[in-house]
Amino acid sequence: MNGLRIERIEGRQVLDSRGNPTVEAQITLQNGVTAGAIVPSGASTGEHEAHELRDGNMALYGGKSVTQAVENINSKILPKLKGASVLRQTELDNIMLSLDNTPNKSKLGANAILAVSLACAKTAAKALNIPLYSYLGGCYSQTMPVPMMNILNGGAHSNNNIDIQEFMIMPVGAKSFEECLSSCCNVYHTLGKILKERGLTTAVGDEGGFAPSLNSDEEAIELITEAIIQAGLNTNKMKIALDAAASEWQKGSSYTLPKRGTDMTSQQLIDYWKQLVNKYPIISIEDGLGENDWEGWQDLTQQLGGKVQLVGDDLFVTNARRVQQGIQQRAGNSVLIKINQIGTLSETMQTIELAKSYGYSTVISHRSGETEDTTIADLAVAVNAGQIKTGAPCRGERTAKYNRLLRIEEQLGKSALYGNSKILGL
Ligand code: 2PG
Ligand code: MG
Repeated sequence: MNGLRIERIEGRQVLDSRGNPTVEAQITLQNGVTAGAIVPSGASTGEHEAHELRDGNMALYGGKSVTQAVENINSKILPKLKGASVLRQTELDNIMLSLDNTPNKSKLGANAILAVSLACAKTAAKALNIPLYSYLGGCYSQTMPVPMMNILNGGAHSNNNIDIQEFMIMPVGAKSFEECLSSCCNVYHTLGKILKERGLTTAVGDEGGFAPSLNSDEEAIELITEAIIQAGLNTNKMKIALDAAASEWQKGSSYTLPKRGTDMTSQQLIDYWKQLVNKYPIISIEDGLGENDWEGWQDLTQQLGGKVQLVGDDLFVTNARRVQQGIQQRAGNSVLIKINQIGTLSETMQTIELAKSYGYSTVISHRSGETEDTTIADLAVAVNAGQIKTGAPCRGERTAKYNRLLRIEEQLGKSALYGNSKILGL
């Protein structure tokens, strides 16, 4: 189509929600249409993730500046993509992949590649004058995701004494996204009130969840259950999900929970999860074991996979090859999708397709370091994932995604569907 060719790509360094630099790419087409995208950044990053290129110059942002990645956009990627049609997403992604030509995008940086990849899709949607979710998914993109809403932070996302990284609520019995969001906020505020009454801090962690120090990790689940009930809701409809981020605990073939200093074997951890699942309304556990513990994952899935969603984050790193291995070994039953773990939109889509075709559920996810970019909200609706993990209803970078979803639901009107417990793929 005339005018839809790439004229300019500008890379720039901007900040994420932790005050660390990250990459923004802005594309301008020959017809003058322009749009940009900003990439997120993790804290509990998996060792198999695509490479996030940072300068490492300690004098600049403690080594975290991304000027090299920005320079790669401006001087290496732009000349290869200039003049190409922005509608050819896969082709554009493939050009960047061959230009990089490393297994983990370490030459150009996954942050440089992803910023451009996302900016291409956003500019294309804008030029065609359709919403991003429609551009990515078409007219059957209509399932509003159930939030996996993180309301209590531990692990690498806060400096309290809790080892489990994320305690989340999942409103599986709501009728619409708007309704689900209001009941989640109700639980969030009730939890805040309970913490305050008990003299515990209501300061928040990286993802906006409260970050108190407690007597045990289990106490966090008890407090949340209490908040659900005090908010006048039923634990049949408002469930609990955990992200243990257990790769952070792995020490060789066993585990040490760093904050409490407890040592555990893979089997003991599986028993721990089983015990929690039997006691509390938990329906989903992410990274219950480490990223290289394939055998443990197989056992965990055999023992709990029939009743709980077992989400692989560090295990799969949004990488189709690792998801394929999981499918073969029957490890996990759900894939966490983080666009910056793999580094292009096209590869992200392939991984989602693969997961879905084998009955694995997909959860579209933010990173702990986020920005005002709301692409993941559109992506969740585009692929009818049915689930999104995007933090607490607190901190602008988190609420930006919820607010975008509210607008999408309004736009979809009567064709909007809302996921329920079936989306867990159990
Ligand atoms: C996770 C994520 C997002 P991070 O482990 O799922 O919640 O954390 O971005 O720090 O890897
Ligand atoms: Mg995780």
